[in-house]
Amino acid sequence: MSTPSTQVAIIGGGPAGLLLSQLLHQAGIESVVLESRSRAYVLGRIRAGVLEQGSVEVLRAAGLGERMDREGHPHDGAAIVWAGRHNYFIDCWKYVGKRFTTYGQTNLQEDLFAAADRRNAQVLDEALEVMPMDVTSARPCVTFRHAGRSQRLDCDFIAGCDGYHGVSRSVMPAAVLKVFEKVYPFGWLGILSETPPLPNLTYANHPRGFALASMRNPMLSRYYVQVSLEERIEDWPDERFWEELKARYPEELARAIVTGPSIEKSIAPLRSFVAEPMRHGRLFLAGDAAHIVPPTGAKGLNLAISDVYYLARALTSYYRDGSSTYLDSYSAMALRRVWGAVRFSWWLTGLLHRFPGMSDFEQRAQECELDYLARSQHAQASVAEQYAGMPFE
Ligand code: RFL
Ligand code: PHB
Repeated sequence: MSTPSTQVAIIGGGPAGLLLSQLLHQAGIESVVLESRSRAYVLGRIRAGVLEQGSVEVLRAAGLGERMDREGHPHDGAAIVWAGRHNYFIDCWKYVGKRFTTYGQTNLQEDLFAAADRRNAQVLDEALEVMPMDVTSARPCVTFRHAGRSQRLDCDFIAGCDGYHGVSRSVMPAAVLKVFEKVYPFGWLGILSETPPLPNLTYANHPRGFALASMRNPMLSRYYVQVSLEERIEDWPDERFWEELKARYPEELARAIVTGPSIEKSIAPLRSFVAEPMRHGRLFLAGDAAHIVPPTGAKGLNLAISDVYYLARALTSYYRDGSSTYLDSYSAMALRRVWGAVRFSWWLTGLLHRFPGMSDFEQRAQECELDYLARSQHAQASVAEQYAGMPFE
């Protein structure tokens, strides 16, 4: 066993882990990233597409703005359609003076790898059997296998950025960890197609189920339809997908949707999940390792970015000024923002989806709430503020 050491061992090389290593590098703090998958696999995952203005600002300050500013698309807000007629626009620009940017997580992940390569960062792909150890001691470590060898990495702190299925959360004792969870009885079937998208991100509430029209660039569209958890991809040839999608939009929008062959198709289950606290000793959780939101509010990636922003600030303050104040408040501060986004995503999911066994009464109640939103400036301001993302503390 060899025993190299670093200041911060980062488990997981997704957006949270790689952004943290970038921010720490800017502050002159050393880190090693341990990622269980290959780079090709990580880059092949099609996920988020919406960045809040606060996230864009963090990424720019991290030196990751160049391509995002060139290829990302700013939007004033997003549309919601229902009952085949109304059209309500969540106007973030009008109500809070903030825009959001559509920029694929895949592109951001590429930018993060490119930045890591430029600074010769230590990012170990295909690190197996990763295990955080002695996290409540003054000198924790991470053990793992890499290139066929067992290794141990000594460190001052461990950042658990290894997603919902990662190992980091599991080392927190049951007596310490409190988990809040809601599993939804449906998923999103998503496709990517090389066709021009609708001009606006457009959410649809429909008695057949929820739908979403989104985008990656002027010739790459991302669409989703709500499906039951029993559905299998094989049963959804492209023609069926397009027909179902169009059936959930008002006629005029359905006609405007340009169809074409899908280049990716996958089903994602929906879940709300929060693990408290986000710190145990010298182990800090960030991103999906600590919380999951249903994608309806477009918050998951944005929360990963805000967690990492708080964590990098806390570690910087520790190494630069010897202060533990931010480290000690990390969990509570991050959780305030997390719970705000978790509640908003849960509310929007409830408003826009068709739940099994839902009655006509409940469908009408949803439509009535949407009618109210379309009429009330006060309600619109509240939704716009939350959709745009609350400010960082
Ligand atoms: P990730 O991206 O899951 O990365 C975790 C990394 O850790 C690795 N790993 C391990 N490494 C070492 N040892 C282990 N034992 C490990 N176990 C796991 C994994 O291989 C992986 O590389 O978590 P991170 O970095 O916290 O980032 C979170 C975001 O990826 C996630 O929240 C978003 O994608 C959620 N999301 C959206 N978020 C938004 O903000 N806006 C959106 O529009 C949006 N749309 C979405 C989404 C997620 C979706 N899916 C498929 C879940 C749309 C969809 C369909
Ligand atoms: C996406 O483009 O993938 C996307 C956009 C908005 C959401 C969820 C996903 O709420």
